[in-house]
Amino acid sequence: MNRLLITGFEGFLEHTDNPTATVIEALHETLPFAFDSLILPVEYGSAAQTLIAHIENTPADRIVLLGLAAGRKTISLEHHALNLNHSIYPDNAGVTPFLEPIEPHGPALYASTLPLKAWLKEAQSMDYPVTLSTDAGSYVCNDLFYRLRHRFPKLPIGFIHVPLFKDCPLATQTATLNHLLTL
Ligand code: PCA
Repeated sequence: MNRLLITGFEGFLEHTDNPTATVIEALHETLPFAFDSLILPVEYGSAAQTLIAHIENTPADRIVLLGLAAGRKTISLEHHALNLNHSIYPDNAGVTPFLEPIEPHGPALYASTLPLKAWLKEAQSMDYPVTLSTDAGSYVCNDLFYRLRHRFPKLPIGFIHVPLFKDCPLATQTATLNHLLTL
């Protein structure tokens, strides 16, 4: 079985239209196999709770978490999630954590369990706009990535940040992800 689940996020801050929802719609048209998808609230804790409840009803074999990284020009494969919630910007519930651990007794970080090395090499050889990013930040995307890796330590799970469409068009993002996800 290879049940792929791809998640995106709702809008947040000034980004009322999160490109991840559009990318996921496009992937439903282009990927040569069916996959499950879900759009999550931009809220610390709740995003992961919503997703974990979903997986308990609809199991997945690999999970690709997508989020927007406005300002970046390339699709970023996140190497790890940090055990840290910290931002000067609130989430959609108005929460602004200040140097809070996600799991007080958890490891400092969880590395991605997606095939980042193979994906990066392939993207380089195909000239796709893909780069490695060391960590997923300390906002809601990182919180989701950390909690999912903590809850499902044996599953292939990773986080990919996508740019705004003005910085990397939808067609490019879709072609890139389509290629990597079918490797
Ligand atoms: N990007 C934010 C949260 C939701 C999203 O799409 C982040 O990078 O944390």
